[in-house]
Amino acid sequence: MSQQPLRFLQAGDFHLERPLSGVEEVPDAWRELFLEAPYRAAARVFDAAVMEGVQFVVLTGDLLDPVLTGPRGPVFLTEQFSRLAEREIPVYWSGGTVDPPEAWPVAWPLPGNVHVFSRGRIDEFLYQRDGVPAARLIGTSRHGESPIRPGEFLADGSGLFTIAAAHGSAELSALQARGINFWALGGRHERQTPAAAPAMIHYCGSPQGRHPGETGVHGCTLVEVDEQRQVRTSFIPTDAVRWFDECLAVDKSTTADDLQARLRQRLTALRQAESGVDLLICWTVSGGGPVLGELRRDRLARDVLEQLRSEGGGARPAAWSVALRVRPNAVLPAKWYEEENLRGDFLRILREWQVNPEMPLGLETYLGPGGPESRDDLPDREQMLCEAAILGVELLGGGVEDYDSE
Ligand SMILES: [Mn+2]
Repeated sequence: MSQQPLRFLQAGDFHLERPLSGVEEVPDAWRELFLEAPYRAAARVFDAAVMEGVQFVVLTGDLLDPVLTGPRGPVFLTEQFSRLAEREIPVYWSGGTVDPPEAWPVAWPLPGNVHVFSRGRIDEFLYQRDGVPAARLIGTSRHGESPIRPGEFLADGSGLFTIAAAHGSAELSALQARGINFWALGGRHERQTPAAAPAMIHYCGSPQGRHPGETGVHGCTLVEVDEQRQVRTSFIPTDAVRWFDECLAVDKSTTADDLQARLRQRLTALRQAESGVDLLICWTVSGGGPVLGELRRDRLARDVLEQLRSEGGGARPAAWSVALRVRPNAVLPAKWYEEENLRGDFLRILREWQVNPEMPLGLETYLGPGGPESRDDLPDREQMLCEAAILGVELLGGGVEDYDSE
């Protein structure tokens, strides 16, 4: 059976209900962008659908929580869907965790070009071109936190190109075994293609990074299928603002002036490389030496950050330096662990967690809006325990100059 070429857009995880977060101070000039970025990025997804002349759009869930957005969310999406309706572009929407089909306000009917996959069963839609079926779309909306059940997705007997849409994850081998050509998946905010053949399995990511853990460019995916059923994906950036996590290493020979000069250079280079989009940058200075001690104890970190912030304004793209973290690569002297004093007691207790990776840290109660959203967003355990050791040692009277940092 010959394949009609296909051209469609995959997008998801708009999270219109979530402004940007994870920043202690938001300057006045950036407030509007923090609130508006999710909407601007989502609008660019629909711009891309129109500009690329796609045949249809597949949405893979977590577009909005209509209670949290208030009326603005459904009004915005309906306007965007209507833009596609005017161009006869159908939309196939698989709901995720925050947007099950029942959450959509009944008083606000969806335009007729929007096809929503039900919850708890697999729905099937045929995309027809000039009256001829060109693709088959099967999908479901997510049931709570449950994983995808690949066994319920069936390949097409007649061999029509089949796209499955769902939100969540499943064993790759189980997805591959279904005889489906393309899995359009949502629920991961970073773009990923866990498998390319025989079926392509693709997470398009979120159109907008939401917090310091979601670094780099975000967008949506243009999918093209040729007559030989070869699938090609291309990335379309849509983010209104972009997060960066920049690390610099210092050592015994680094002076405060060297550090400032290097940070300035890095900032200039980033603004040149990422032209056209505003930047939010978290800086990490790692290593050892006197400058690291000054950053931790004295005003230096504050001064450096203020300097970076004043450099980042003015010309577009603007760059706001969110924070400056200091991460010593310190090896504490072994004898400190043996001492009969508070520092020794503290380090011995902490070591229990360091040598027993199964001992829980119990950080779950600190997760949530405004900070890390999930365990995956936390720094790794070893790093956190290392920082806890250094902080404890400093508070208990030892200084960074006392130990050898490499
Ligand atoms: Mn999500």
